[in-house]
Amino acid sequence: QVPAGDDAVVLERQSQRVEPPKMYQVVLLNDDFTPMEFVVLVLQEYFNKDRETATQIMLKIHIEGRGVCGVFTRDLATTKVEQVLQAARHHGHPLQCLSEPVE
Ligand code: TYC
Repeated sequence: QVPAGDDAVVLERQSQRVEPPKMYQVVLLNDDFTPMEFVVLVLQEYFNKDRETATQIMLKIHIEGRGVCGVFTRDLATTKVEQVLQAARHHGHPLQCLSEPVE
């Protein structure tokens, strides 16, 4: 028989452990120079989008100025931003990418 006090401790530890991590969305920004095809390839390569979905997201960014590419834990979001910026720089495109907390 486990005393109620111990149960309470176990529940408290469990509720701390299962707290969902704060999530971060990776956002691409529109610009006038980065080719549409490059953005589509980035969305396929780094965000696992199929070609149709990637094209829809790219066009949304082109029209609205920005768009969410995916939602990740903080470290993975940071890595995605670095990968996109490095690929853009490597190809000489000014594409901008950032991450921000969800909500
Ligand atoms: N506006 C760019 C063009 O007309 C295309 C583009 C789309 C650029 C999305 C950046 O995040 C971007 N070539």
